[in-house]
Amino acid sequence: MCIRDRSMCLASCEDFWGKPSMPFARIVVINGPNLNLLGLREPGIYGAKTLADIEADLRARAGGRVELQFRQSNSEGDLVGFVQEAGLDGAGIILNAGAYTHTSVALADAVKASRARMVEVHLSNVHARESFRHHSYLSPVAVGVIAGFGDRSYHLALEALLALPDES
Ligand code: CA2
Repeated sequence: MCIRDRSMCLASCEDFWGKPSMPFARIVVINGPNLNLLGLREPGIYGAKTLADIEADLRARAGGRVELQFRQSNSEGDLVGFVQEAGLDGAGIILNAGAYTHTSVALADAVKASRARMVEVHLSNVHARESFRHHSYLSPVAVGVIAGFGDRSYHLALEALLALPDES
């Protein structure tokens, strides 16, 4: 399905027949608990950028290629709602679930139930940290996982989602 004007498409947005195709009209960037404190505490681990800085950078990077929406909550139930809404609407998801990554069966179920195409993102390299951060309930239901590149993890996730085939 052609969602966007051809001139706005990258080379990777051509389908087999050379027609423009975009995998998503909308990508929802969902951030979990404590990520609202980014840039204000622990810059040594999570960087100096605030969540608002990350949003502005990602919007600039996306340009006119896709509509971006940003959500953040410290509550697991809210996050489940955001995932369901985005997934059922066919939007792509960039998900940094924070500590719920390592605990939440409910979030994993929401991704699966809504058939969302989701990239799991972490600022830090969780595998180089405490062992309780090595397990993720989300990785098995993610299209892929990006961790350890600071705020650029979100940029990489955006490009990864936009490079997926259009499944509509
Ligand atoms: O590296 C990541 O992006 C994490 O998802 C961040 C979570 C952590 O529990 C995951 O294991 C890895 C923690 C986010 C906490 O954010 C803070 C921001 C500023 C100050 C303190 C915490």
